[in-house]
Amino acid sequence: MSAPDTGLLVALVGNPNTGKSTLFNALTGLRQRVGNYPGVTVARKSGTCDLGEGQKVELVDLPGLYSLSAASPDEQVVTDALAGNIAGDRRPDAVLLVVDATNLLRNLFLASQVAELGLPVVLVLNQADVAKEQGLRIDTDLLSRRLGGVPVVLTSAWKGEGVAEIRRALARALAEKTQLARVAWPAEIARALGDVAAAASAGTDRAVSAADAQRLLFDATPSTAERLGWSAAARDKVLRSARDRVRNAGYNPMAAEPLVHYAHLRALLDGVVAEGLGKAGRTAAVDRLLLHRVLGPVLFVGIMLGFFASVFWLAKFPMGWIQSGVDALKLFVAPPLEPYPMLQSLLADGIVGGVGAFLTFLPQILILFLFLGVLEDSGYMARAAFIMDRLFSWCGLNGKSFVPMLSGFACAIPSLLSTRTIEDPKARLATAFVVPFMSCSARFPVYALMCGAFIGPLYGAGWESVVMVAMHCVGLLFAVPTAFVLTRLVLKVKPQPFVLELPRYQLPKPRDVLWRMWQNAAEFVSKAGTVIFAITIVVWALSYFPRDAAVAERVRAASPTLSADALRARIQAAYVEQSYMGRFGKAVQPAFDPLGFDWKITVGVLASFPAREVIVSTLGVTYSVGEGAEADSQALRKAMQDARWPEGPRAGSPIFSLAAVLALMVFFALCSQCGPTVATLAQETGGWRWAALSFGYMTLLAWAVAALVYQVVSRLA
Ligand SMILES: Nc1nc2c(ncn2[C@@H]2O[C@H](COP(=O)(O)OP(=O)(O)OP(=O)(O)O)[C@@H](O)[C@H]2O)c(=O)[nH]1
Ligand SMILES: [Mg+2]
Repeated sequence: MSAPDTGLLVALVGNPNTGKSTLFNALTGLRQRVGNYPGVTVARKSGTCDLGEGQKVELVDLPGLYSLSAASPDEQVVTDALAGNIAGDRRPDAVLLVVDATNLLRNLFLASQVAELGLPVVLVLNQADVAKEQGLRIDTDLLSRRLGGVPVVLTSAWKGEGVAEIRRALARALAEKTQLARVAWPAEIARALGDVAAAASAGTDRAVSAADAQRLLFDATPSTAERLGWSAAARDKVLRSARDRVRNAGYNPMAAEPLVHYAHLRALLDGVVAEGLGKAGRTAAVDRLLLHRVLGPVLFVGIMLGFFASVFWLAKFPMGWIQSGVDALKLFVAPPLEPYPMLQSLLADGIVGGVGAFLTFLPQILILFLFLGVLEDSGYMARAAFIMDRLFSWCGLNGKSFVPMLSGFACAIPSLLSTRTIEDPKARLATAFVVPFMSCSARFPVYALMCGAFIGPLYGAGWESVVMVAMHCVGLLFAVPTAFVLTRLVLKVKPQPFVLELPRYQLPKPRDVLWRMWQNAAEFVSKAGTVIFAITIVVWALSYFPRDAAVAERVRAASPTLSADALRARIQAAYVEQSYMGRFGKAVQPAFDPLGFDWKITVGVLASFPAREVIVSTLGVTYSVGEGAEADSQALRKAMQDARWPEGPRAGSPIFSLAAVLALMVFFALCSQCGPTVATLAQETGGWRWAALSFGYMTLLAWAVAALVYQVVSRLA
């Protein structure tokens, strides 16, 4: 029997990057995403936490924030959750306040604001291992007494240390309603707060708490007044005279709150923290190098080059194994089906050929996410955002834009969600608009196929990495001017100071990194079994039917001297050409002719609009239909290398010329070919207008730039 649910709700609150989600995972056994930079969690997520002795509570993980004066959409989630203002959610019964043990003074500012909510609290001093390493000793008993008896627990969430104590402390906090000691306001400010509370609730049934009164008095933004439904007309005069009262007492109304809180906290922390001899300052020393004005960007590019080179190099062997596996499977399924040519083609050319071609890229995806995980977890990604900000802030992007943009190199969807950390709605919109330009991992197999089949064999492994890095920069190259036009000319976004807090460097934690890698691999494989599988079958069917025996007869009659094998290949080619797909591709191909795409590539491009990585399996099908059982998966590369223009001005020259290969990659770098991204963009920008604009803009831009690349390179090469 599981323990009965108490029906109680506990909220995890704290500054960004303090370890709330790590703790949430330890307490609930769930797997929320964690990461070593601020703003990983952007929405609420709940789970069940067992307190022992038959008590269960619901625990909610929330985004991090520095103060309760919410400004950005993710911070708003926290203030709404604490106010019980989220639909279907009640007000929490207690707060698990997570602070960074190495930075108590700054972290406790939020605590002293939370105290005003009057909720039972457990104070968690997390990252105790780091504090210890820095030689900090914290007197938790003294701190607990000074805070009015709330339980104070020292934990190391990622090691699971102190988690059991938290469960006990939470049970006690709920039973004893332990509350944090509140700050003592100077008399005049207390009176001003009283005035505001009285005026805001006069003649209504509104409940205006002490915490709400503070938000009304101290915040410049009207969000609390709006939540309470206190009209602008009614509040203006009241707030003005209350703020005058604060001013008369010698405080600037906009600065009074932190001043009073910090004075309170300094007294509170006196004698609580003892500093011994520890290793601090390592982060600062490393940053002097990695954030250096000149060396920083150079090292950044160097790290990226090394990164791609090693992805290729390391993935080579496992990719070979998967290819041999796919080949073996083809040889296994094809011969027994010889009497049923359609079924044979469906299985060997369609499913094994298409899905197999896609799955060969699994090792590269795994290694890509391993490296991304290491870069993120070590704390370097946030530095990269800082470097990008220094290089690109002139284009009008908000400093906070660069974290979503960098994580867009993995996948646009979580990045679009993480734009919620940006306060200014216009800056947020501009960031969301350029995020899909970042080269996501779905583009990776496309580049890898092209580089592996053409750039590597022709120009060597060095150029392969260079082209790979270049392709990852193409999106950025166009995102920056796009952002410039959007922020400066269209939306007229006000410049914002850069406020990203740089996380501490740490040794990447294998558990977190491997988990992330595993999740992405699982997603990649499940895509192979769903979207890719479905589109592969459709593409196969369109390229197989109709099968008119007359076609074979005509070919046979026209070339009586050919060997049996050559004849068979020519018949298959004739079938594909007159299939539905052949006719359709040829009809649309003129639109892509300036880009150097033949009708097979055209079909691949069109089939890739729902998900761009489909091109790999589509080429796998179109170039392997008719190859039959003899084909091995090297055949896709080889078939592409051997493909020639059959007629027209380019007759006899390779279809995949350098110009066409580059144009194809550039097209995929810039085009909006991802259904889920367009849908998420619509969701995050509150309508289809911006999503449609993004789709149209990216697609036209991709066409135009790819055409330019093809025309220029084909003349030069
Ligand atoms: N050394 C150490 N690292 C920790 C501890 N707890 C969490 N971390 C690391 O701190 C980083 C941030 O952890 P998260 O759980 O994502 O932090 P969060 O508070 O949820 O962050 P946001 O969602 O961005 O507000 C991760 O790299 C964790 O592995 C700890 O006790 N010790
Ligand atoms: Mg989190």
